Amino acid sequence: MADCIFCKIAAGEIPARVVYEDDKVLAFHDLNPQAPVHVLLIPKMHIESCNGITAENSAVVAAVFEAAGKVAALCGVREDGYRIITNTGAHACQSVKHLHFHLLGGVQLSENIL
Ligand code: DGP
Repeated sequence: MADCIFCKIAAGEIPARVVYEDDKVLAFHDLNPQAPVHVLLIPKMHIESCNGITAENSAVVAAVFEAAGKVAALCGVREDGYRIITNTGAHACQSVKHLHFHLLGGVQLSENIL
């Protein structure tokens, strides 16, 4: 989608520190890491948020979660654990309107939400 920064990253038009890629999924380091490991997993297909997931496109979301454990292993956090978060809409402070999942790890995370 034009003017979507994550679509541009998925297309290779904007550089990113890519950790993992397959035909449906891209994973790359977040520009503003909130943990020692902070990777964003995105479907390459443009979906605005969780609200845009449908029966027609949900296979790419499954693909993201199939990739998550591989990404965690590549980042060295699979065994100790990690957290996956997605922000949807204004109250959740979603800043990039392309569905993405934050994979956070490399440190003991709080028992609270973040
Ligand atoms: P959210 O608040 O859930 O929409 O998180 C968006 C995240 O995307 C935020 O942690 C910063 C990250 N981000 C924004 N622009 C870029 C970019 O151009 N490159 C990378 N690697 N990350 C970005």
